[in-house]
Amino acid sequence: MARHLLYAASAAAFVASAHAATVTYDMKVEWVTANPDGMQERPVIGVNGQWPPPIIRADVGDNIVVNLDNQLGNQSTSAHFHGLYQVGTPQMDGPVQVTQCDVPPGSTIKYNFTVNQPGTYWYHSHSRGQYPDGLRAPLVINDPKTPFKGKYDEEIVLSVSDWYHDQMPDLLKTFISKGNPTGAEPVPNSALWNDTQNLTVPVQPGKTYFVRLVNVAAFAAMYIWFEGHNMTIIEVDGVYHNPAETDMIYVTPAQRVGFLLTTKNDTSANFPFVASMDTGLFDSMPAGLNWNVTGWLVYDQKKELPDYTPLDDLDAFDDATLTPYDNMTILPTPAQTIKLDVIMANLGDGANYAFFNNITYKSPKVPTLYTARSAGQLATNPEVYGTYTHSFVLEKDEIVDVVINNLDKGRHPFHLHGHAFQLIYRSDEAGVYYEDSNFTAADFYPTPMRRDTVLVEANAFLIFRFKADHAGVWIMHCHIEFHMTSGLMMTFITDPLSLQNITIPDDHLDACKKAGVSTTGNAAANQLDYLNLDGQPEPPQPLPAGFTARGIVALVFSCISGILGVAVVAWYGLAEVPKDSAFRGFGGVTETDSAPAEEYRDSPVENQEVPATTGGNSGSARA
Ligand SMILES: *[C@@H]1O[C@H](CO)[C@@H](O)[C@H](O)[C@H]1NC(C)=O
Ligand SMILES: *[C@@H]1O[C@H](CO)[C@@H](O)[C@H](O)[C@H]1NC(C)=O
Ligand SMILES: *[C@@H]1O[C@H](CO)[C@@H](O)[C@H](O)[C@H]1NC(C)=O
Ligand SMILES: *[C@@H]1O[C@H](CO)[C@@H](O)[C@H](O)[C@H]1NC(C)=O
Ligand SMILES: *[C@@H]1O[C@H](CO)[C@@H](O)[C@H](O)[C@H]1NC(C)=O
Ligand SMILES: *[C@@H]1O[C@H](CO)[C@@H](O)[C@H](O)[C@H]1NC(C)=O
Ligand SMILES: *[C@@H]1O[C@H](CO)[C@@H](O)[C@H](O)[C@H]1NC(C)=O
Ligand SMILES: *[C@@H]1O[C@H](CO)[C@@H](O)[C@H](O)[C@H]1NC(C)=O
Ligand SMILES: *[C@@H]1O[C@H](CO)[C@@H](O)[C@H](O)[C@H]1NC(C)=O
Ligand SMILES: *[C@@H]1O[C@H](CO)[C@@H](O)[C@H](O)[C@H]1NC(C)=O
Ligand SMILES: *[C@@H]1O[C@H](CO)[C@@H](O)[C@H](O)[C@H]1NC(C)=O
Ligand SMILES: [Cu+2]
Repeated sequence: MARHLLYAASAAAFVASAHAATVTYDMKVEWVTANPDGMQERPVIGVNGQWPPPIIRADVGDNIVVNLDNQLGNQSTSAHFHGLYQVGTPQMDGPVQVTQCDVPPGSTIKYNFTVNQPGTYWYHSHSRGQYPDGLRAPLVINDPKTPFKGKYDEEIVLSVSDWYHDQMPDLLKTFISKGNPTGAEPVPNSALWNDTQNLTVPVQPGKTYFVRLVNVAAFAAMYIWFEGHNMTIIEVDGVYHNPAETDMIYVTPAQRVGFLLTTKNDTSANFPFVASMDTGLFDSMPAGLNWNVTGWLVYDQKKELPDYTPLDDLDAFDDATLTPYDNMTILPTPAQTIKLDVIMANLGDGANYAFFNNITYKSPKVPTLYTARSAGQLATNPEVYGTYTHSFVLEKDEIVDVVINNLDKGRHPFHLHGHAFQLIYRSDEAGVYYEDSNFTAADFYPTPMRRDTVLVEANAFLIFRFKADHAGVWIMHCHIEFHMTSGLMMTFITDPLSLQNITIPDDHLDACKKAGVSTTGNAAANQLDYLNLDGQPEPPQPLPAGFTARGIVALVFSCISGILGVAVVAWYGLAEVPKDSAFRGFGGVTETDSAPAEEYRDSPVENQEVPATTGGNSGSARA
């Protein structure tokens, strides 16, 4: 309740003075129970005794303060404010072992930053793939000067999500294990509109609504449509775009779409709206799975809520065709082009990992921002951040092209922290990669759309361009929580020397102390010799010679019959798992105050059991 009062007070202050206000949210993070799909009650991570957690609202220019009090008792946590640029406050971005330490049970940390960007965002835990257990909610920055003023009557916030009955620590343990050598992701149990099902949204005839839609899912992208109504897209990921009308959108986890929806002039019927999970992402279709969730635009409460009409063809709007409202043209030629091949492959522990080129991300011993702060002049040398953070040091205002060359058979949504980038080129021609494509710079989109999370098609590529215009440690990762956790992440460090001038608040440093994490030193926590990375956290060793991932893919997919493959996988999965090869999490796995040292230990290599069973190329061994 306090938070509502505070918000009301600050909103009033805004009206009265038109000065920036401080909006404060006190969030006690704790376990509660919920049953959003009506199928299974389960423990979820709530805030102040409730789930879903509260929406955060502020006006452009406001100061947001979130006091995050971890009362989970048995898990660490953090909060990331997805899509916010954090200009001047990179220490408030939130990812664990990147810009802060994991906040152990019993600790509180304060996030304090100013927002100068309007739009639809969300916040979520950025600790060990934790947010699908509940700690995620919309964050809306209201724009008193919106260029679409007068174009709509009311605003509606809507979240959409997949939902699991099991908790993430258990799902991840199974996912990253030698019992799952193909890297098949857990399939959600259901889908939700606004964290429930059968959602009814009262509407009035002859009105235009500005719908702020947020996909807070762990895994599933959604096809979304409103029967009998079109959507006019005006905002994606917080950036206004020139209006584009469509009858269906595709929204990946972490993406937001703001659209205008005009209601009918009569109240003779109610209309269903549907979110349909992209089942092309799923390796299997569990019996009884309903991958759709329905809500209704209710014109007349007394009338029935009709079933939706199943569609044969899901043909969604292509966001690459959007142009930004400010008509900003393509940024100048980049200073560098970073090519990242997306690869799923097995390591010596038999589990499936995700790689950019030859690196699967592994959290460093010291949060990367704290390494930058303590490394002196060496902060500009990417080596100090360690091999497995996959770090690139950028100069301030440098323009960078990132090529995502998706060698995997699944689609992935990539998110860059701290920026909205330009999508300058995207190819959906399966099997044609960056190297083989015949595009030239003349093919780049002249007025590219801008957003912070973008879909790369299966076995295809895209290029995004951004200007590194503010200092910080900005990670780029797949927003499928399973893939991020299995290593599909890399790091940009912009203007590291100026990071040495920002202040890290005491409560952030105290969280590290309580978690037993060093706040100075290189990725190996070496404070004396920043170029000595001995002891840096490493992923499991590669497969033994002769069992390259590619070789295994060839073996499994071309030589062995499907049935034999399944049998071998089953045998392999049943083989005894040695005790200390259990999942170590990526980064800051702090189940208790004393655990962190342990999670940096490597999983043992078990050469003899790897052969022939490991499907290299990802959770894509579709039946
Ligand atoms: C939604 O409605 C369907 C059909 O009536 C029902 O089976 C399901 O349990 C409902 N879901 C919830 C969460 O109430
Ligand atoms: C959806 O949930 C948000 C809170 O996260 C709430 O503000 C909003 O009004 C809900 N939308 C509808 C249509 O009920
Ligand atoms: C933490 O506590 C919750 C709520 O009691 C419980 O459901 C969950 O299994 C526990 N998780 C871990 C990792 O201990
Ligand atoms: C938030 O940061 C601003 C700027 O550093 C500071 O003036 C303000 O006191 C801080 N607010 C809180 C609640 O700590
Ligand atoms: C939706 O837009 C399509 C063309 O973009 C148009 O043919 C159709 O009539 C529109 N439907 C509604 C309900 O406005
Ligand atoms: C509703 O009525 C207005 C005013 O008569 C008209 O301009 C508009 O096209 C109508 N809308 C629909 C969806 O029929
Ligand atoms: C989900 O929606 C799709 C598209 O309309 C439809 O083809 C499919 O049958 C639906 N699935 C279920 C389980 O209702
Ligand atoms: C951007 O271009 C569109 C169409 O090309 C035009 O309608 C609009 O006025 C322009 N917007 C600005 C802010 O210049
Ligand atoms: C990745 O490949 C590069 C270039 O071939 C090589 O220098 C580097 O050592 C490799 N890194 C790892 C972690 O294998
Ligand atoms: C690119 O051009 C070469 C030479 O004209 C041609 O052989 C190749 O098929 C083209 N590739 C694609 C992907 O179109
Ligand atoms: C850091 O702050 C000092 C003192 O204000 C200033 O002289 C220096 O230029 C700053 N360094 C960077 C890299 O911004
Ligand atoms: Cu992914």
